[in-house]
Amino acid sequence: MRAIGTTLAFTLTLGTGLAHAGAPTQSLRPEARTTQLRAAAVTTSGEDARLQTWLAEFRGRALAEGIRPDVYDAALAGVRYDADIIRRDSNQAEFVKPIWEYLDSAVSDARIANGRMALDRHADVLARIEAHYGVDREVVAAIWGLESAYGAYRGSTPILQALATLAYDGRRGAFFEEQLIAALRIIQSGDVRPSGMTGSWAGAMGHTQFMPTSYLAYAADFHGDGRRDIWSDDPTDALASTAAYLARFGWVQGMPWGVEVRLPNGFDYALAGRDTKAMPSDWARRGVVGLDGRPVRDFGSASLLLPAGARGPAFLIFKNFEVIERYNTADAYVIGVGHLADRLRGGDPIQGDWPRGDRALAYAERQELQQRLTALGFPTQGVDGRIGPNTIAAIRSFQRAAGLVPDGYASLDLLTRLR
Ligand SMILES: [Ca+2]
Repeated sequence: MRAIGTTLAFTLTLGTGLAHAGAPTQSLRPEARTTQLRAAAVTTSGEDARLQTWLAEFRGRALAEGIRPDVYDAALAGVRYDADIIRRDSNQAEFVKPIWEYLDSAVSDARIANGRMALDRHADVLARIEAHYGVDREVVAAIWGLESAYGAYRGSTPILQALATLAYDGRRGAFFEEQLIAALRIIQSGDVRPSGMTGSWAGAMGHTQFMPTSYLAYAADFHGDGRRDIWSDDPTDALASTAAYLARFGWVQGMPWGVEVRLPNGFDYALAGRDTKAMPSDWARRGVVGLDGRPVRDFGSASLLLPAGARGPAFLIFKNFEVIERYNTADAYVIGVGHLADRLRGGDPIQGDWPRGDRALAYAERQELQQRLTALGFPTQGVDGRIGPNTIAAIRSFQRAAGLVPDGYASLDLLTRLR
C-alpha cells in the first residue's frame, strides 16, 4: 500500500506488490534514463561501489530525519546493489493486460474458493476487525487475496536492499528515498528486525503489501502485543492495518463499490464518467437500472463507469470505489477487489460481455494516442502513457467531434482512426 495514487492502469501483476509500487511515475529524474543505459554497460560491482558511496552520503539525511547512527549502520550493513530489481522496475510498463484478463485472474474460481476458506479460517478475527473498524470483512479479504493470495506470496525480497537500490537508481528517487527513511524508522521502532523486513521487489510488505510510509501511518497492533507485525504467518495485524487504512479514507460499511447496470437503448454516453454524479433513483429515471430491471438501491450518489467502453459491462459506482482507489487507482484493481469481495459473499459473476477481441494498448501506443489527440487539438495534458482523467476527457471530446460514441475508451480502433 502506498500513500499516493498508483498509476499503473492495467499493468498490474498479481501478488508482486506492484499494486503499490507504481505511484510516483511523474517524479522521473532527468538523469534516470542515463543511469539505466549505463547499467547495461558497467558491471554490477561498479554499481555496488557507487551504491555504497550513495548510502554513505544518504546517511547524513537519514540522521537529520531522526534515524540513529547505529540503526542506520546496522540496517544497511549488508545491502548490495540489486540489478534484478532495476530490471524489473524498468520492465513493468511493458506488461499490459486488458481488464478482462486481469479480472479472470484476480477473481478466478481458485481465488474465490481460497477466499471463502480464508474467511472461514479467520472468521473470528475478521469479525472483530469488521466490528472495530467498520469495514466489511469481504473487502479486507479481497485485498488480502489480490495482494498476496491470502498470505501465500508475501515476498521474500529484503526490503532495505530493494529500497536502497531503487533510491540510488534515481528514476523515482525522491519516492524511494522517502520509503527508505520510513523503512529505517520502522526498524528503529523495533517492530521488525532488518532481516525480517521482507516483501516485494518494489518495497511493498506483508500480507496486504504496505509500503513503509503507509505502514507508519496506518499499521495496527490488533493483538496488542506491542508490535505491528504484518510479516508473520498470523495475518491479524496486517488485516487490521488494511481495515484501518480503508476506514481512514471513509469506507462506508454495507455500501457496495459498484453495481452492474443495464443502459437503455439510445443512452447518452456523455453521462458516463466520473464527473457526473447522481442518485441511483435519478439514474433509473434515465433508464439506467440493475440487471434485474429495477432501480439500484440508493446507497448514495453514483457515477457510471464503463471500464471497457460502450461495448463492455456498465457499473454504477459509489463512494467505496474511491476508498479502494486509495489502495490503487487502476480501475482494474478496484473492480477486482470489489468484485472478488462480492463473490466471496455469494454474489453473481459480472454479466456483461467484455470486448475480448480487443487487445490492450502497449505503453508506446498509449503515448502515441496522447500525442495524436494533443496534435489534433484534444489536449491530454501530457504524454505519459497513462490513460487518466485528462486523456479520457480528450478521447471523449475527439469522439464527440468525430461523431463516435463518446465512451472515453482507449481502444486500438481509436488509435487506428487517429493515424
Ligand atoms: Ca501485534
